[in-house]
Amino acid sequence: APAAATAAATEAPIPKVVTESGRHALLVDGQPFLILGAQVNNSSNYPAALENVWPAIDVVKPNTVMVPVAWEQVEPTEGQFDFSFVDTLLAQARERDVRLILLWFATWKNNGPNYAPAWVKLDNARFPRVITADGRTLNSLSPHAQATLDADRKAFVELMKHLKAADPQRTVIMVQPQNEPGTYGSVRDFSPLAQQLFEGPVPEVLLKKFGKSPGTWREAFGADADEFFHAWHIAHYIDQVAEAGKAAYPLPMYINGALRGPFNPGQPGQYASGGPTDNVLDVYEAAAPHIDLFAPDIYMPEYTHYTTVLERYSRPDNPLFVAETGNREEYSRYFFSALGQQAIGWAPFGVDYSRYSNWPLGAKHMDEETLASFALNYAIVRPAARVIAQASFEGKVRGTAEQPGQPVQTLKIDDRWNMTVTYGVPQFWFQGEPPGNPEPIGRALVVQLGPDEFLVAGAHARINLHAADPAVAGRQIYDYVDEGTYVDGEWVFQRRWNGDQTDYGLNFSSAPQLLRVKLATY
Ligand code: N0T
Repeated sequence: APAAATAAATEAPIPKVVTESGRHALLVDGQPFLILGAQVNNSSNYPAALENVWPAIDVVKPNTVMVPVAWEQVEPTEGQFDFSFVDTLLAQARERDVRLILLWFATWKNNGPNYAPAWVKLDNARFPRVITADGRTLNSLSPHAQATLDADRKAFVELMKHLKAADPQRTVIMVQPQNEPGTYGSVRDFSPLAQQLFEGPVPEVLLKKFGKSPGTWREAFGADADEFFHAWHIAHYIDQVAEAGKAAYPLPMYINGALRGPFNPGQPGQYASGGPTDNVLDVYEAAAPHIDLFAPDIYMPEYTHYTTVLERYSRPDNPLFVAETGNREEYSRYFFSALGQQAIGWAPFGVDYSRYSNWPLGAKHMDEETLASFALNYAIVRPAARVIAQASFEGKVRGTAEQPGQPVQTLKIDDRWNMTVTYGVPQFWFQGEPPGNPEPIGRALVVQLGPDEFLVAGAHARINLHAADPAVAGRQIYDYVDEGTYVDGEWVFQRRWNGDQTDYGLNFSSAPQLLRVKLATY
């Protein structure tokens, strides 16, 4: 017994998502953790492919790398499992001191079962596909088939058991069962089995969530019934996979979503119907209690689209995690918008040198130049990541990114302090209309450390902190503006900013700089 107790005490705690007063944290090693993520390309899940992954990771320097594990690679023959890739990945990630998020590509990898083993994806009778209203068979597995759920769940449980045994270090901090689930080309399955369920009663917990009285799907949800039905069944299916996986090894689990347009969504089926789109998040909340969060994959470069998606997925009942975003430079600044929405993490997609480009979603060419602005994000934030994650859990992080045509932004910090961010002005002085940067690359972050003390950072932006009360603002000065960094959670002073460096505001270039600022009045 004493030996066992010692072993248990030295084992790192299992990561988990916690929520207090409607705010969230991902605990890793028992403390709030900020995922500075990078996701590899889809087919980079083989030892040979990892050779092209690490050189790009060395440029971006994320703290977490997101890598697929395909059902077809771990269970090529039914009942025979091979986790050698997972072991290789664990070892290489540890050598580089990065954490991992594993992506379980199985029943749904963007609508289709292409990552399922041949014995699954080629057997329509045992593992049926979605049937459209006019009787066509789609390449999307039906969420209603017990055999499919049983097979996927069994393999996933093996993966989680393997991780539990192979990863006492908690190199893997989260798992994503499936990838962008949902069906393109039909709002739902219209097979006889699906139809029978559709004409049956709506589950109690869903009725309760929406305050509806018992009835059929159509009676309860009218025009939304088909999509809600499909969303419920996909969410419930993934929830059962996650539940069994967590019973083996309770890592945090999330579902990522291909989005619908926030303002002109179009019809379900044009976008991935039944996936965790913004209109069905409450359906997912009711159907998937074992899932920790629903994560947007954001490939919309336009400012109001991007920030609206962030707002819609950052909820008291849903921690914001941007599981994927485009790897074009224009997306990089939105890391700071995500931090401003209390994100627990953010990750550009397609970070490796396999020479694949998902343009127009991401960059045309993946090279060091493309990665530079993503590397800058993490160079700025990495030393303070734990401080930011803790402050975010307390609601004390403000962040923003440049919006074209809006060169000045003012954000409220608290009742006493505001921040104004100005883009495109010289660092020395300046009068007149700020022009904005030639390309929208500005970003700003203010973290409240104490009543009058802040951690301030950014790039390609000028930040001014000012009192809300004009009488205070008129007598406002800096007690100090110190540049430094955090080493093992302790602030390490490097130099004090004064004179030109503070007279016109705090000007950030492409230099990764962290400032500790204390405001005062004379
Ligand atoms: C993503 C990625 C990968 C406004 C695309 C995005 C990844 C998957 N899908 O490279 O395939 O595994 O999750 C879908 C975006 C739809 C187009 C949105 C245009």
